[in-house]
This record gives sequence, C-alpha cells and structure tokens, in this order.
Amino acid sequence: MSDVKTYPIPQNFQDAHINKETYDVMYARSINEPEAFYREQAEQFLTFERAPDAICSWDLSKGEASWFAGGKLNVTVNCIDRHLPARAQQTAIIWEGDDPAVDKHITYAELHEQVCRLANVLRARGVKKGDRVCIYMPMIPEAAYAMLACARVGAVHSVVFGGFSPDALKDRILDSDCRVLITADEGVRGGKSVALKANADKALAACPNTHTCLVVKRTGGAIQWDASRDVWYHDAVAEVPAECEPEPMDAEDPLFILYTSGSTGKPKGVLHTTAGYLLHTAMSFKYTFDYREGEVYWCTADVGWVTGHSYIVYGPLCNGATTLMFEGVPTYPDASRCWQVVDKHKVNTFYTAPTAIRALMGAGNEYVTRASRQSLRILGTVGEPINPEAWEWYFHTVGEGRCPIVDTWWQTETGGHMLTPLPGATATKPGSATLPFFGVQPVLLDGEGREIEGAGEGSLAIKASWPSQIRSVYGDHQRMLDTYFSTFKGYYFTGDGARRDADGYYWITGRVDDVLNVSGHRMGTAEIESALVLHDLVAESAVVGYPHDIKGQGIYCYVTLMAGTEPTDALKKELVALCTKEIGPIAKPDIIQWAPGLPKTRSGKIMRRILRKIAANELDTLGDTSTLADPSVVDELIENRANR
Ligand code: 6R9
Repeated sequence: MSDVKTYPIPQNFQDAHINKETYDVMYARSINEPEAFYREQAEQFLTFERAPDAICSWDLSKGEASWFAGGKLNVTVNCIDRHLPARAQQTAIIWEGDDPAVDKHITYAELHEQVCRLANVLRARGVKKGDRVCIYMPMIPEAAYAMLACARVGAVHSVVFGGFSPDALKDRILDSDCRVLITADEGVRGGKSVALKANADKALAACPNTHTCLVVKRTGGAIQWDASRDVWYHDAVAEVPAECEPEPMDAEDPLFILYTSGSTGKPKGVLHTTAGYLLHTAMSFKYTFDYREGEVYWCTADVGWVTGHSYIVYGPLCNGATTLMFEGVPTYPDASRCWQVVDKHKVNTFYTAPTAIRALMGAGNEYVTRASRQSLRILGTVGEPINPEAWEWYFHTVGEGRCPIVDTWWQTETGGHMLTPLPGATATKPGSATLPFFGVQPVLLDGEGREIEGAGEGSLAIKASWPSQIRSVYGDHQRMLDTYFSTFKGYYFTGDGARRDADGYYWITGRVDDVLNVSGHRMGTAEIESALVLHDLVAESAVVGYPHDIKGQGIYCYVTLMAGTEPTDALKKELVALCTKEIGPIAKPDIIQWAPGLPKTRSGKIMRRILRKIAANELDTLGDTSTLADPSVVDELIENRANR
C-alpha cells in the first residue's frame, strides 16, 4: 500500500459542536454509562409526551433491544410542531425540481398543514395506528408529507423506491399487507417521465387488499383511473381540516419498514421503531454534519433508500433544519448541476454517494469550477467504500481543500451513522470511515468469532445495542435473528469486512463476500479498484474474483475509461503495472475487460454478483437483472468479454 495521508482537522472547525476532547469524553461515557448518556441526549433532542420508565436494555444474543421503554411521543411533533413557535416561517424543505428553473420553499408552518391534512385523509380512509401504508413516489415534497402523515397517525410506512418495477412493488405491498398506496401520476428525472401510476396499476392488480390509491398530480400526463380505488391527492387534502391530533406512540412502536436486499432470498422488510431511531438520526445529523442554525443541508439520496429516510427527512427535521430535496439527477442538464444547485440555494453541506462522485470526476473539472461553491462547509459520502482517488478529488476539486469530508459507514439495518468522522473532532484519512459514532462499539472478529485486538482485519460486528438498531424483519423475526445475530453469538453482524489501523481507524473492505483470496492472500476488491482509478484515464472500475487453477482465485477487473479514451493494450499494461506498484505483485490483475458501463442497482451499488458470473463465464446463471438501473449494460459486458 502506498503511504496513507492524514488530513488534520481544519482550523475553522475549532468551534464545532464536537471537538477532539468532547468526542473522547462523550464517546467513553456513551459506552461506559449508556443510561446516563442517553438520558441526557434524549432530553436534548426529543420531546416526550410521557417520560420513559427506562433508558435502554438489550440482549444481542437474542437479538433484543429496547430503548426508552414506557415513553410516549409522536415523531411529527418532534419534527414539526415543536419547532413552530420559533420557526413557523423558516424553510423546512427546499425543493429543487428536475427542471433547473423550478423550485419551491416549504416553511415549517406549511409542512405542518400539509402533513396534518394528509394525516386526516389517511384517518378518514380508515388508517389506524399500526396499519401499513406504501409510498411509491418521485422526489417531490409530497413524499416527505406522506412519510410524516403516516407517522402522525401511527401508521407504518413502507417507501418503495420509484425506480422499482411493478413486480417489485407488488411483492413489497403484499409482504407487509399495505392497504393504502400513495403515488403520483408520473415522476420526472433527467428530463424523462417515469410512469409511476401505470406501474402502480399493474402492481395493484395483484393486491386485492389495497383499497385506496392516493395519486399526486405531478405532470398531468394521461393515466388510467379506477374510481373505486383511486383518489386525487389534491382533492382529498382540500376537503379535510388543516389540524390533526398526533397519535401518541410508544417508544418501541414501529415507525417504518424499508425493504433491503441481502445476499440471498427475497428482500427483507427491515423494521425500525420510534424513539431510538429518531434519537440516533437526530444526534448523528447534528454532530456528523456539525449542523448550525440557519444552514442549508442537501443529501442527494432518494427517499426510497434509508439515507433518504434518516438524512433527508427525520434527522434534519428533528433538528429544525432546512433540508433540500432534489427531484433530478446529478448529470442533468449537465454534470455541473449539483454545483449549480449548491450556488443557487447556498448549500452548506452536501452529502452524496461515491458512485456519483466518480461519475462527476469522470466528466471533468470544468463542470465543477464553473460554480463558485463558496457556501460549502462540509462534504459527505455514503453507500460504498470511497476510493482515495475519488476522495481526494472531492476534497481538493469540489471542496477546494477547505471542507472536511465525512465518510459515513452505516446500513439500512443500523438506521443511522455508525462509523464516521466528526468535522471538528476527527482527522481524516482518504478511504477510511474513521471512528465509531457515540454509543457504537465496533469489533473485528476472526474466523472463529474471536475479537481481534489492535490493528488487524476481520468481520465487522457490533458489540452492544445502539438506539436505531433494526428491531425485526417484518413478518419474519427469525430471519432477522438468522441473518444478523446468529453468525457471531452476542453480536450484530454487519456482513462487511473491515481493517483497523494502528490509530484505531476503520477501513471498510467491502461485503465479506467480496473478499478475494488470491494465492492465500486476502484482499478487498476495493483496494484494487482504488489502485485502478488512480490512473488519469480511468473513470471507474469493479473487481471480482474468478476461479483460477493455480491461485484459487484470479483477479478480474472491469474498467470504465474516461469519456473519449482509446482502449489499448498498452493502457492495459499500464494498469497492471499500477496495481503491482500500488498494492504489490499479489494484486496484479489477471484479466482487464473494458466496460463502457457497470451493472448498478438503482441506488448506485455495483452488483458484483453479476460481474462474478460474467467473469466465471457462467452466463446461463446470471440471475435476476431486473433490479438494475440499466439492464442493457449486462449484454454489452457479455459481448465485450469475447474480445477482452
Ligand atoms: C447507508 C447505506 C449498506 C452497505 C454496507 C456497506 C456499504 C455504506 C459505506 C459503505 C464503505 C461507507 N456502505 N456506507 N461501505 N464505506 N461509507 O448505504 O445502507 O443501502 O443498507 O447499504 O453499504 O457494504 O453494508 P444500505
């Protein structure tokens, strides 16, 4: 490995909410005296209608956790009502449309009215505490209203990403028996429309229990209408009162279900509950992003993913922040869009995924430097390991070296940040998610399940409960126990591998099933990918193992070149030499295949399963490719395989 750089805490972050000393003291207290620590944090961040009887108790060997038992609260009171005295006229949500000429500011007072009206519509349609409501929406403010309206009446929302197919939507509606679906006529992304209502119609044809489909008019495009089931959102909300009594919820009552895919089987409905989830997302929002009164915060995720739940809606609103919601894509009308939006709305914090960073890096620096970006103070990343090359570009080119990068490692199942730098407390190292957030006790386990001390590498597990821990897999509690609490008894198993360096910093090496074993050497695919993208002409790469007679596994690299680059054999040789130089001869690629595109899920994660199959030439067992953002890249890769 080449030398790891460390970037010190910037001078202008000396007065951050958390500095190095407060981090050390608070972290130790969160672990050693969780009751006292979390009692104080809850007092600071949450408003209970009835105080909890207990702070926390858990037994991870049984997958059990309870936070703030006996407490009563409503999430929307915490995210909206209690802010009204001071911030009724402050913007809660800035909505930036797909069309750069279209945007909207929604104040906390307006948010309150919209959420109350929709909550009244749900109640009028028979939705009660505990009922499930499915949300299949584009990135419009109504998506946030819908989530919050469910929380207002105590219904459990299940947001299904608007890019999912009718079949995927149907499976998720049926799995949690959602009786109401909230959708829109069409979505708009990158200048193209998405047929949400038509998809919903197909899905609902197989969902007899879903009696109501509320439809937001986004485009006014032609749609089919079933008068016995379909209701225009704008008509329904106009007919009901603008005030709605919040449902008092137990701290451990479910807040939402969010489906996520594991390595096998059908998607799991990860279940989160009320008080613990809200506390952890609120705390991490404030501390990770060092959020200041009056700042504008932008997370580019879709509300269909956990990042959108925790860090577009719940975390920011619980803090009374201004959260920006973007309907479009980072490359429309061109690759300068994000930085134009930053300038337009004076965005202070920008939070996105490595895949977007690499795509924007590949497009060239002119798109960035065209915008001033002076308002930016903090940059964040989430979703996959960020290769140091992309990190450096983000830091130097986008942030001009003055914005700390928070590389936040967490999962749908963890609800909120688990490993992350805090801008005023943590020196950063490109590619490392650094240190644990308050209350999080990460450990590295070896093959026998023993904790590894000091520097080392192993399976990443968590040793104690944290407030936003997964509570169940909806309808299949045993599956939660089997997936997360059985591999290593007494621990939550993350499914990720990680390395810990001599400073105690964590480096996620990727999902444990992505670990290569080449001639007995263990290697993270991310390490090799990072080396490849160091080359100026490489935009992105994905590395998988494939069966190799002598080495056990060989290294197969898919490489996407910068636009306009000629793919030559000489360039392949350079890339092989680069890996050897950066990591060592053990990391020498066996095969490099040019890949005009990589198979990615709609949330931007590379689907290595498919790449492994292509590499192994197991083309007839590719499996399901329907959940890919662009299934056609697979055919292209198979074609290119022949002349690699
Ligand atoms: C929040 C989210 C979870 C998986 C996780 C890991 C990968 C997420 C990461 C990261 C390295 C980071 N992951 N953040 N890997 N560094 N900062 O993405 O949730 O969609 O459930 O994915 O994503 O592999 O296990 P989710």
